[in-house]
Amino acid sequence: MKNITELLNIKYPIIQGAMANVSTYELVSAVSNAGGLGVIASSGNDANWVREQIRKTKELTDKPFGVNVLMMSPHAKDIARVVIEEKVPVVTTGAGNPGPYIKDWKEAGIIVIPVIPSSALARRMERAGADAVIAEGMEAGGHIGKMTTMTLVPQVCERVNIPVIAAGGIASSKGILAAFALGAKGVQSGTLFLATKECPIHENYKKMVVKAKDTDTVITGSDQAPVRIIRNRMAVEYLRLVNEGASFEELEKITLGSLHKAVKEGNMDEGSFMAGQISGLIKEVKPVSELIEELFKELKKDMKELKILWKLQ
Ligand code: TUI
Repeated sequence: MKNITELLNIKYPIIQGAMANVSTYELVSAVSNAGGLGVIASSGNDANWVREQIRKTKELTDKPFGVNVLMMSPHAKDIARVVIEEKVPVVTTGAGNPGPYIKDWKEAGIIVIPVIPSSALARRMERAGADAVIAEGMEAGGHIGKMTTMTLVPQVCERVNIPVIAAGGIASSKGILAAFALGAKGVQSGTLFLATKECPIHENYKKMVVKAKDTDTVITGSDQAPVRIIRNRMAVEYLRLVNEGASFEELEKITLGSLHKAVKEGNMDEGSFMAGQISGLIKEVKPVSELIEELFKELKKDMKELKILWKLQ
């Protein structure tokens, strides 16, 4: 089995998670230039917007990068075509089953890596021709599945013969080491990249992540689409309304535009600040290249310490 750095032609086995309204060309090019894989989040944007992001990314890096196609987007079909036209090297997918698109992407020479919340979907993706899968646990920020990273990753690794990339709750060298120990060949981190200099979000969003403690995220959204965000006034109000049996329309009043309020306006009370449970470990905002270099330097140290602890060779 190929390792992730060979498969993706990158220096370090780390993928930047595609975060809605956050992972645009500034962050993506910084991550790819630093030796990871930057990934553009198409989220709800249309195909022309995605095409522009791809071209801007290419202006800033000659390294591989990816585009994430959100399966529940009304523009998914058009974006699926644009990634082929623009010769994007890697496609990741989220929030649904990309089965119908995989054959065309593979024929175009694209490396296809779906995010999956279960081992059953991982197997389906392997059979459909995926090159690797990202097993994302519910520690992650944003739209999440039901399983934890700790339980999902080893079970997916046992059921597929393609590389598994672990996601959800990884923001340190020890987290990366744990992912490898579970059988993963690489990691995807989203929250970690929110606290970077190049991340094009409001400073208050970065402050929310840096300030958050381990227990400061909550799950909002519907049963079909649960969404993890940092607890604030909006989140508390949302959960109170749900408890009182509020209608979809009532809930929509406070959620509509709330991601924009977080990302662009830094509205700490009314914004929806998507972030994972590992936020509590993130203590400062750093440049992307410093962050990635430090992570993998620390990883070497951690591995040495583990060997000493267990008196291994
Ligand atoms: O997609 C994500 N995280 C996201 S997408 C997003 S945009 C959004 N904004 C507001 C409300 C809802 C979404 C924010 N965060 N992560 C990858 C992920 N994929 N997590 C879970 C899944 C998933 C779920 C079901 C993947 C496949 C799947 O398939 C079900 C099936 O069998 O069709």
